[in-house]
Amino acid sequence: MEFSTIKAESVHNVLTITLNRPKSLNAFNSKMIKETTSAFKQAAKDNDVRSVVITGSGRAFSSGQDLKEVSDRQDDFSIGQHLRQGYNKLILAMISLEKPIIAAVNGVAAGAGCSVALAADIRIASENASFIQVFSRIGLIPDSGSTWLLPRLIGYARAYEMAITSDRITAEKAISWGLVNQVTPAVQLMEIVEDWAKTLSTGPTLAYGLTKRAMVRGYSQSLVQSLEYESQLQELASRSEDFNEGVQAFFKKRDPVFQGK
Ligand code: LHQ
Repeated sequence: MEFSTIKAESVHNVLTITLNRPKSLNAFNSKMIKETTSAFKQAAKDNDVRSVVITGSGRAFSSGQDLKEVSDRQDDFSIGQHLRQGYNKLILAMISLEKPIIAAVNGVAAGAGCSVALAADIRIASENASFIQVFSRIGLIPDSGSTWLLPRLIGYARAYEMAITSDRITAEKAISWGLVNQVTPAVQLMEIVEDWAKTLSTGPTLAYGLTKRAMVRGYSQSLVQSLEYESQLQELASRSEDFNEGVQAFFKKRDPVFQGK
């Protein structure tokens, strides 16, 4: 599929999505929201894709909503509808994708751009990266999943602080808050992310996907419900070829070769 606001490239079972509007620091206009959502939906259908990387071109990850598009809006423009028809679908496509998503945060991630980074499963940040909730600077509340994702990732106090101050959280602070998994020297970011993606795309993809499903479901259910849900999903995982391969490899004292099924 051809895209004009993003690049999507699949190599060795890894799909890399690059937000590609560098002049506006990869601000999301309606087209980029749609195209990014399509890329994630395609990744869900394509069995050859076993992990996804999302990053930004140029010096930023994403500056969030394209404010030019909002200021050029017609009188009947509704932000609520813009969210329902756009960002909400994008965030749901990411959270429901049963394959690991790595955000390679190469620079600033602001507003909805920050939300998209939060919706990834793993965040690897360049030392130049930063996270700004930014919404309150323009009199808005966090959207695109940030009110749900951020307190779960770093706890309510820090999440609320980020939301109401709109302060820039540096990569150094982000790692100490548990907002990112790893901070890298700027020049090594993509090399290190490629290593992560390569490892993940040769892993037991079905188990990785079911793990994500169980953890996301776990956010909104009791321990008793989660124990039951784990039992059901483990039943599925235990019938996979990868489980069989994993056990055989253990007894033969060799590395497993997972097929992702
Ligand atoms: C931009 C943008 C941008 C357009 C930089 N748009 N051009 C959802 C639903 C509907 C409505 C509202 O919102 C939402 C969700 C949201 O995402 S709300 C939050 C929207 N985003 C922002 O408010 C962030 C605005 N940008 C900034 O605060 C700064 O640009 C940051 C802190 C991201 C980076 O600062 P600097 O590194 O100093 O870069 P800069 O400000 O000089 O920007 C570079 C260029 O990018 C500049 O254009 P120019 O032609 O002067 O070079 C900016 O105008 C443009 N740009 N963000 N969101």
